[in-house]
Amino acid sequence: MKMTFRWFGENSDSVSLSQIRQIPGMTGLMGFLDYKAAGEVWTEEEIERYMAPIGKAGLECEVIESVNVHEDIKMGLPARDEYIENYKTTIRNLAKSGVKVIVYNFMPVFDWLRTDLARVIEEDGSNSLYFDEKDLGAMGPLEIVKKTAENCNGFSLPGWEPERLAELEKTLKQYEGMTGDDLRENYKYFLNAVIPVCEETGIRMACHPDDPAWPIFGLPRIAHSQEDFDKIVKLYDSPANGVCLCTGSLGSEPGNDIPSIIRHFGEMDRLPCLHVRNIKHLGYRHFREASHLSSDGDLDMYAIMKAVYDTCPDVYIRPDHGRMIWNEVGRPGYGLYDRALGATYLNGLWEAIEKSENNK
Ligand code: DNO
Repeated sequence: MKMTFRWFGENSDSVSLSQIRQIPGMTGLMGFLDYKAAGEVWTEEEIERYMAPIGKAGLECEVIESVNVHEDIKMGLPARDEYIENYKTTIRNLAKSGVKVIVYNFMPVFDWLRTDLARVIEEDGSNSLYFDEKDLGAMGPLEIVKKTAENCNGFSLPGWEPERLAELEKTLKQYEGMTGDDLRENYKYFLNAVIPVCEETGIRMACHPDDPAWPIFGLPRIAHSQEDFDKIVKLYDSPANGVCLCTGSLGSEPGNDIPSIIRHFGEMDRLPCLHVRNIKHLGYRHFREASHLSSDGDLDMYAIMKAVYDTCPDVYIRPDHGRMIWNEVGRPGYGLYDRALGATYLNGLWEAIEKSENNK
């Protein structure tokens, strides 16, 4: 297992590389060029510019996150071929810089969605990302985009890049009537084109689940259960067509048994990386994010790490969203302190599992 940290680049992150390097057990990053619009080529020069300070700081960057898929690919529009060609070029360019895994998603229009980015947790005064479907009903897509942009402390949030959402109304209209099967057809077309390039360059694609784990605003969403991912991995049968198992995204739906889903895809060799975080369920389609500790939320972090240890011990892991604690101001979900605590806790669980297994 390699413990990594999401980093948005020198000019876009409140957390510095030296701070990340000082977190015990941190070996590298899950990187991201946050200024790239979906569909654009990530050039070799841009990638090198991003990578240079990382190596100097003594960290690796073998995972890149959010190489976003253009909506025309998801919608199956004629321009998709050009965007797919760009995607293939990006894969080749990333491989040249030593990248091994690309995390992406196939969610129409929205990436992750929350109704509050800083809900105060009464017990201790910290705050975290929060979702209540009831609030969503009252808001509508345009309002939620506005509210999210206004409340992110001046940072753009991953998956919420302004260019991408500028044409929101038009895009939402274009999706009208599209079914999950239609979306899967378009997904298959995309995978047929990109997976051979991944196989050739040694990259593994890792699809991030829908977050939250159900359809929103009537859009088709096809990646929020074990059954969904069974269909996805079958769309192109290759270890390069994998899953980024995000415990918090899938775990927003209490019916998803996370350790068992990890075992299922880990045993199939389809799990190159994981995002690990905890969730507190508050009611029907209503949750907030908790600290990583098992007893603070509803996910069993020991069972999660044990499933990883047993079935896919060589994965990349990152602590996922953290709460805002100790008066930190940063990108919601992506501050330093709570994610560092999360990484340390997960490393502690790992050490305990490893030692007890070795002593058997
Ligand atoms: C949210 C992240 C996602 C993830 C993308 C990958 O915080 O986990 O934005 O990076 O879905 O494309």
